[in-house]
Amino acid sequence: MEVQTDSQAFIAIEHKHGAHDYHPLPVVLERGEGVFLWDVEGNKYYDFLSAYSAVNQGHCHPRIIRVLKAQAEQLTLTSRAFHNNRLGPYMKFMTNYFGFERMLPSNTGAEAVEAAIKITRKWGYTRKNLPENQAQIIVCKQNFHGRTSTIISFSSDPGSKNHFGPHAPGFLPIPYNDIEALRNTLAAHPNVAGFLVEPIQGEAGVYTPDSDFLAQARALCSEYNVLMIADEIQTGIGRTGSLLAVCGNCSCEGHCERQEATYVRPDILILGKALSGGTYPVSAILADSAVMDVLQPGQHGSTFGGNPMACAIAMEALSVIRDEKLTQNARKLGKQFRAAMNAYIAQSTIVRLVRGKGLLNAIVIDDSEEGDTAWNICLALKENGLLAKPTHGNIIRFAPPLVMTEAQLNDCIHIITSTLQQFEK
Ligand code: IF1
Repeated sequence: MEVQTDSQAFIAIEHKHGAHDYHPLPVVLERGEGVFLWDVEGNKYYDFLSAYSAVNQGHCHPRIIRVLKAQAEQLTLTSRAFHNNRLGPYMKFMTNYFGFERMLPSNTGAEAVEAAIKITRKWGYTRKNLPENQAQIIVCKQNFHGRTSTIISFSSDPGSKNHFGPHAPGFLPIPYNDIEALRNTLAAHPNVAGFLVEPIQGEAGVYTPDSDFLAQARALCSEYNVLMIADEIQTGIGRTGSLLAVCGNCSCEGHCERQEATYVRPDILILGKALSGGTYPVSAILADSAVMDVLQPGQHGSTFGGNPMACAIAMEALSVIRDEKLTQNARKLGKQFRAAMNAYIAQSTIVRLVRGKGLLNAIVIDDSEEGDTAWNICLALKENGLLAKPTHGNIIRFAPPLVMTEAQLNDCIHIITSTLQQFEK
């Protein structure tokens, strides 16, 4: 009888007792530190996914873990029925850090997106006098904003959407990066309250828009009195080489006082994932009082929203980003990564292109969406000590923790290119 490895035993238990809502790479991880992960057999890997950009600060960052442990031994949860000594300081920290007047604490990304949708609709009815229950929000095709019933109502991915109806109304899809479609939709629909957009479409395959798309979208939203809602859950907090991807190509080196002309300031900013460095579910939305004050007591909330653990952890996680200049590192290493990949692509028969910003990148494999080349490349990368996963079919996302050093990146580039070489025709 074949002897089961520890990994196979763990995978079998998951398969037997769990919902089958994922198709993970066949690896069972048990320890993480910085850019590295170890599986239950003791194999060591570079992490090139960062839990979908939640681990920007590296696995188990000592400063964040220290704060987590200390708070866990003091007070973890009070609910918002009472105040706690972490929430006020956290709200002040967040509003100063990102340059907004108010913030609403939440837990998961989808939960924050849902709150942003509620606030946008209520702003539409109470500040823009839209007819009740007729507010509309413009969204982009190929979006990914989470998996709740409202959010999948405006998904263009059949797998996320089909057989989960009836779907919520009130969303107008336009092609991503299509400023004329946004202009025409705004002109034709007077009941639009908001425009929800990912500054870079991560799950769709790391699609970066034209350099002026976000600035033009900002101008159109202002012209039509519509809230611009930036979903930076995956692109924010240094990932793209700016503190926020909506910062565009500003020259502030990551943490500025928003003096740069290219900074696109959304009306609602949505954050998640790396807000805790991957140690705890923390999300948030930020807006100015003119928007956030549509919420009155009893109209929104959650049991864990704004809990002392989340507040303490998030302040430390964001301080790590700033103190260790991780945004600047992402910008520098991202350029090196794309340059190295383009040098490889110039002689490749299977890699079409590399695209991305900072350390959120992807390569497109010359295969159909239904093909399995990208999957097989990721299996081979695993055997060679690097973990990555395809987004859609033939696209592989590469997103290491922002604490990666130049030497480690060069090591990873060698692993990636030598693995790709195995698949060349
Ligand atoms: C999964 C994708 C990435 C997000 C953006 C909101 C959310 C996400 C831009 C919701 C979450 C995660 C979800 C996770 C895998 C991952 C993902 F593949 F699903 F699409 F990153 F691209 N906005 N993205 O990226 O945040 O509720 O998950 O905290 O569902 O498999 P969440």
